[in-house]
Amino acid sequence: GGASTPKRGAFILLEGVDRCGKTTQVSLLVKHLLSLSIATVALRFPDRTTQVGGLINEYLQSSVQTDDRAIHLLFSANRWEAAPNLVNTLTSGTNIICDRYAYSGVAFTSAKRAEDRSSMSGGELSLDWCMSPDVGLPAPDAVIFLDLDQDQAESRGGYGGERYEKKELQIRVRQRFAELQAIDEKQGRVPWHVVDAAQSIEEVKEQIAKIVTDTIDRVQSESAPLRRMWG
Ligand code: NYM
Repeated sequence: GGASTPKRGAFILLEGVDRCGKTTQVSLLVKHLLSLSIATVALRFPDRTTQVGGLINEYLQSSVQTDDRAIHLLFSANRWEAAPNLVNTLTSGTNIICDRYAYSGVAFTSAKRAEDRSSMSGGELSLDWCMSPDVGLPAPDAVIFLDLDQDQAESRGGYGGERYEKKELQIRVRQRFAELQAIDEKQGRVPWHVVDAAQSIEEVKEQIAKIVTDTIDRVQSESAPLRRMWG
């Protein structure tokens, strides 16, 4: 490409346990960036609007037992089906703010235990097994982890009625996220930024906005290539 090749957009991911305020923060952030005329779109996973997403939605809202591996692969397929569009969006110069991704996929499945499921497998599914279907997906340029402990999450009005919204499971999910953070830090590729989600919405918003503008600047000034997950 010549001098006029547009810079790619940054891929910024917000992760965290249920009720940490991710969804609120994604929408505040997108509004903020758009108000600065920075081209940005929001994405979220699971994307319940596709056929695969419809199956995931049914699973999350019912108590029907389905094999954990099969469901895990559907969550991953739901990301893979979105990946070409995700890459095109970034290549066209638009930034992406994403609400959950492969880290949620691994954290939730690997946190399940026999009491949360009724599948062929006896023990927990390993981190390695859970990561493998997502290897090769476009990797985020930064992970912003909204950290909240389970007492604080509960004090926000309790969990909803969907599958997984139980305290014991959420405690293990938070531990799995920490393991995934350690793996990324060891690989030295995808930087994590942990934000204390117990602060006010305004404080969290300001901290996130700073991380996001720094990340966009870094991606553009370094012409950073888009990486792939866990490769
Ligand atoms: N979840 C989300 C998974 O179990 N695996 C995944 O790959 C993803 C992306 O779905 N409790 C879980 C986490 C949530 C649930 O997400 C629905 P949301 O953000 O509440 O729509």
